[in-house]
Amino acid sequence: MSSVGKVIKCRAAVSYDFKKPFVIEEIEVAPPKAHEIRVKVCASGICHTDDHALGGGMAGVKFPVVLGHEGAGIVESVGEGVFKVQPGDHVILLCSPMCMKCKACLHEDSNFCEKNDVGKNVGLMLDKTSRFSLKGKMIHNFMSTSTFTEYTVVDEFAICRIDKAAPMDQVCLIGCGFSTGFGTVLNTAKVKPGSTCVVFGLGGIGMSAVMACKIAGATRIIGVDINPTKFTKAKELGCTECVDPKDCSKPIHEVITEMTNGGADYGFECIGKVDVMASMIQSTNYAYGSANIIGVPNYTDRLSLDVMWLLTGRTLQGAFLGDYKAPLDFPGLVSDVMAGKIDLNALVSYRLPLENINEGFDLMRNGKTIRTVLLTCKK
Ligand code: PAD
Ligand code: ZN
Repeated sequence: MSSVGKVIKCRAAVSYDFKKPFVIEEIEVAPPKAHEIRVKVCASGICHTDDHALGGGMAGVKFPVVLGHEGAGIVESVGEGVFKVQPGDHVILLCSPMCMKCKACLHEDSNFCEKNDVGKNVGLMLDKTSRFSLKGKMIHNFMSTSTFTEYTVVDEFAICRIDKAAPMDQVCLIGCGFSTGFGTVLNTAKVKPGSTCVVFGLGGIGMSAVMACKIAGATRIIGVDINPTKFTKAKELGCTECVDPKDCSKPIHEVITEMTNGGADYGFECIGKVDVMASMIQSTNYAYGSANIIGVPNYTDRLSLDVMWLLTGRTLQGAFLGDYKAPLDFPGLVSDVMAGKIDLNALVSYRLPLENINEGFDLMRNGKTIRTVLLTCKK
């Protein structure tokens, strides 16, 4: 029997409060209104940003909420006025949606749409209501997507159609983590062949940055992590050397500066700690280094910066989602995965059913995984 136009009851991992485990509940997902799309979520990556939200490190997050923002799925039904996709289309959900009308969307160098929910965490559809409920009580959404559920509803701008043959359990990572690390290297820093790069943090984001440094032709790629179990995979993906700051008798930026005879050409912080951001900046060459911040710190933290670090000629920049204009650029990334140019499978350490979501988060918190992908929908 068709579910079109009806409320769908399905399983979702609901978060009720900061730092509390996910609870698998049967929630109600209302049909899409005009310019909205209901999607059966097939696969969702677990990103550290979800844990930031859960841990209280992000301003404005409201409970109860369905977290998750790195998902791929199949369109179940569309609201009035939706022409860009139709039921049965395969899609990536966009935590960085773009309206293509605001100043940021129209700017060639920006992807940070004024209508996205990043940092605002309103947790609602654009019309300021929710399509999720549980026994009549409203549940919030997250980053315009909410992917830790079998079904979700998104505004039309938060979706991008992809090739039906693409493996969902891999291309879901394009929705956030992979694109973030990969794009910051290629689009933001624009790493040049023959250069030296240092990547701080070898999680899903950092490993994607390493992959991109290799593709860009960097000859030295130094990975830095306090968890040395990450080093084997990092070397497989492109790191030429790996350093554990705990093994060093000097501050890590001094170690990197010595190893690179004056500092790396490019640095990337893929952790979200302001003290590591300061180390990353100082690990780049004082005269021409390019320092790039990717990690998201606790919203109350502030980066303390000696202006001389920059006055000597370094540049410092940040990027959201690797500067990709998601609706335009993601289909091309999917094609590259399918053509074997990008090995997303190398980033997936575990595939777990939705009900094992707490185990998936523990694996991330304990440093046991690069990316865990939840295989979301059973139906
Ligand atoms: P992850 O937990 O998989 O990886 C983080 C890695 O950092 C782990 O391997 C840790 O061992 C390592 N680490 C922790 N502390 C240190 C330290 N002091 N020195 C060296 N290594 C350390 O996280 P992730 O890869 O999913 O996410 C990384 C960050 O990127 C996180 O802050 C997340 O919120 C952010 C992010 N940013 C964007 C964006 O658009 N800018 C998008 C998605 C995620
Ligand atoms: Zn916009």
